[in-house]
Amino acid sequence: MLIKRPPDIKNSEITDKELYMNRRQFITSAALAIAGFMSPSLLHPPDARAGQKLSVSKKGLFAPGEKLTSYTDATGYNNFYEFSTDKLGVADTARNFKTRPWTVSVEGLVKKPKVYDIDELMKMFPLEERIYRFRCVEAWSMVIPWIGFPLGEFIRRCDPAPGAKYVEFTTLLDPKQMPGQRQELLEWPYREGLRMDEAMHPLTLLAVGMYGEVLPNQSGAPIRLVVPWKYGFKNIKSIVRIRLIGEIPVTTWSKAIPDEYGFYANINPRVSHPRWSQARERRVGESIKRETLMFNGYTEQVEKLYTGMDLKKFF
Ligand SMILES: Nc1nc2c(c(=O)[nH]1)N[C@H]1C(S)=C(S)[C@@H](COP(=O)(O)O)O[C@H]1N2
Ligand SMILES: [Mo]
Repeated sequence: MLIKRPPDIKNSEITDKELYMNRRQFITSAALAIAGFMSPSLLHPPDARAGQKLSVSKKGLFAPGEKLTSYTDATGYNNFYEFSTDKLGVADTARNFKTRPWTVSVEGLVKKPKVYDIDELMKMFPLEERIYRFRCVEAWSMVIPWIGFPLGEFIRRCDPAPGAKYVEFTTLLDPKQMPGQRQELLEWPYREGLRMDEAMHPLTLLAVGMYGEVLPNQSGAPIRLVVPWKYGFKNIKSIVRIRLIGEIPVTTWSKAIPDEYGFYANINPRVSHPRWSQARERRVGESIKRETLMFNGYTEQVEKLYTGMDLKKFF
């Protein structure tokens, strides 16, 4: 999302994850040596789960022929305003974020409301790896191997009541851990929503991992939404609540700037953002821009959801 113009992304020449980790370790020890004392954040080791491998039962290619974004770029250039508005600074600010214990509550118009422990939830469904295109409204894009399970299967398991028409998602509210929440940047906690049929669509994923491992904190640990045909801001991170409701939910960005960020937020090269065109995008790691595809290239799978809708009006 845009408060100030994003700086051009510096592409690290280091793309290999091991080199990346070593470099981080080096920076940390150098900082320690210079400071000559332990700062409180360095006393707490990062979450023990970081780096933990995840096994997947199925692999799906939803961006055929496209090169994966490097791990370094995908986990070093993030939007997560709870931690920082500096995309290059989110990873470090989120380093000690506690993702255990963690619960996700399912509430509202469901016959089986329940508070799920994240570890219980991760065992309920076979995990799949799915390579999806991901595009931010700021016109950068990535190709990411997400690991997760379809949101629709989870919702079905919770038994939606007949009046359920929308799904609302809420991020953790914890200003002690999330420095961004101590400022009125946005209305906290971050909220997003989907129409019921979008939520049930087989492409809609609840992601718990990426690149073969559990989600790093900066990427929305321990659980985040991935809806590959919608702009990045729909992909809410660090979810604690899923609520089925009858009315269209209020969402953070569409409430903050309604003319710029609509509820649907379908990737559409023909509908411009009021301040810039959405016709082209820059794949992180490449210098030449490419044309943005309708629904991010997922037209065949999702266009049926929007038949008869004016996508300029419902942007
Ligand atoms: N809770 C929360 N979720 C969020 C955001 C945020 O600031 N807070 N930013 C959104 C935006 S604008 C984008 S582009 C994606 C970025 O995800 P990534 O950092 O994994 O690429 O997260 C989305 N989810
Ligand atoms: Mo975004």
